[in-house]
Amino acid sequence: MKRIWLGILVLLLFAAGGCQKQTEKTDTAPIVVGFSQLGSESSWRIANTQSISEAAKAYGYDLMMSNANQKQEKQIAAIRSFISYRVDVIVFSPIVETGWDNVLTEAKKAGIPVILMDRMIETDDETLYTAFVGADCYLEGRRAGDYLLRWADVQAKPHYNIVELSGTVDSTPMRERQHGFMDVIDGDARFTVLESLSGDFLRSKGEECMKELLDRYSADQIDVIYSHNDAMTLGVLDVLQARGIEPGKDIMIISVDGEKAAVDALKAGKINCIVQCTPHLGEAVMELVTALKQGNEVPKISYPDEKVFSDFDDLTAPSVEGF
Ligand code: GYE
Repeated sequence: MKRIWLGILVLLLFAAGGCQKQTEKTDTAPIVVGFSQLGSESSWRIANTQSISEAAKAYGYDLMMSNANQKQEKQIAAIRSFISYRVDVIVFSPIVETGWDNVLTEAKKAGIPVILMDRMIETDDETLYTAFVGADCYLEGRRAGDYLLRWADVQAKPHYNIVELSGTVDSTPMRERQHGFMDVIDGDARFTVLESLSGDFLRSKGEECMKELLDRYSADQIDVIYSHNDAMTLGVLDVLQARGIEPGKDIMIISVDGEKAAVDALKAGKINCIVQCTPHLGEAVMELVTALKQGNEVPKISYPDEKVFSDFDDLTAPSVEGF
C-alpha cells in the first residue's frame, strides 16, 4: 500500500512540474534564444550561422533558429513565433533596414529584448532594439576607398574608371559600404564610377553582373572593381579569367569579407585588397544575452576589431588568414 501511495505522489509531482514548465519558466530553465538568420547567401553567412550555434552551445543556451532564405516576410514570421513562444531574447540579422517597426513593437510589448546582429534597422524608435553587434560597414567602405587612393597614387595615372558591385539593395552593408567608399573618393577628379550593379551578395549574381559589364565595356575601360563581398568577387574572378583578363593586374580588385578562398586569391595576386568583415559574432552575442539576463546594462552598439589585407602588406604573415 505504502508503495502505491508513493507512486501516486511521484506522479503528482511530475504532473505539477510538467504544468509549471508549460506556463512559466523556472529560474533553472535554460535560457532560450530565438535567432532569425536571414539566409545562406555566402560563406560569410554560413560561418556566421555556425558561430552563433557554437556560441549558444558553449554558453548552454537553447537556440531556436530559423533561416529566412532571403525573405523579409519569413524573418517577420520567425520573430512572431519567438514572441509567442516567449523566448528570453531575440537575435536577428535584418535582411534590409526598413519595415521592422510593427513586429519589433510586438516584441517590446511582450518584454522580450532584441539584439540586432550584423545588420542595422532604420527606425524612429531606437528603443525597439536593445543592442547592435556587428561590423562598422561605413568604416569598411572608407577603408576600401583608402586603399584605392593609395593604389592610385602609386599608379600615378590621371584617371580611373570604377565599377561597383553592391550587395542586397537597402541592406546595411550595401548602403554603408557604398556610402563610406563614396565619401572617400568624392570630389577627387581622378575617379569616375561607371556603374553600380547589385549582385545581392551572391557568387552567381557576381558572375552575371560581370558578364553584363563586359557586354557594355571592354576590359581596358574598367580600371577598378569594388565588390561588396567575396562571394560576388569570386564570381567576377571566374568570368575575368575565362575571358583571358587577369584580375589583380589588368583590373584592380577590392573586396570585402576575408573568406578563405578570397584570401588565397589575394595571396595569388588575383585580388588586390580585402577589407575584413568578421562573421564570428557568436561569442559577442551570447555575452550580451548573458548580461541582459543578469539585468546588466549593455552597450547599444558594439563593433568587432577588423583589419585590411592588401598587396601593400606582407601576405605571408600568419595574421593574413581567411575564415
Ligand atoms: O559581408 C556578406 C553577407 O551582412 C556583413 O552579408 C554581412 C554581409 C557579408 O552575405 O558576405
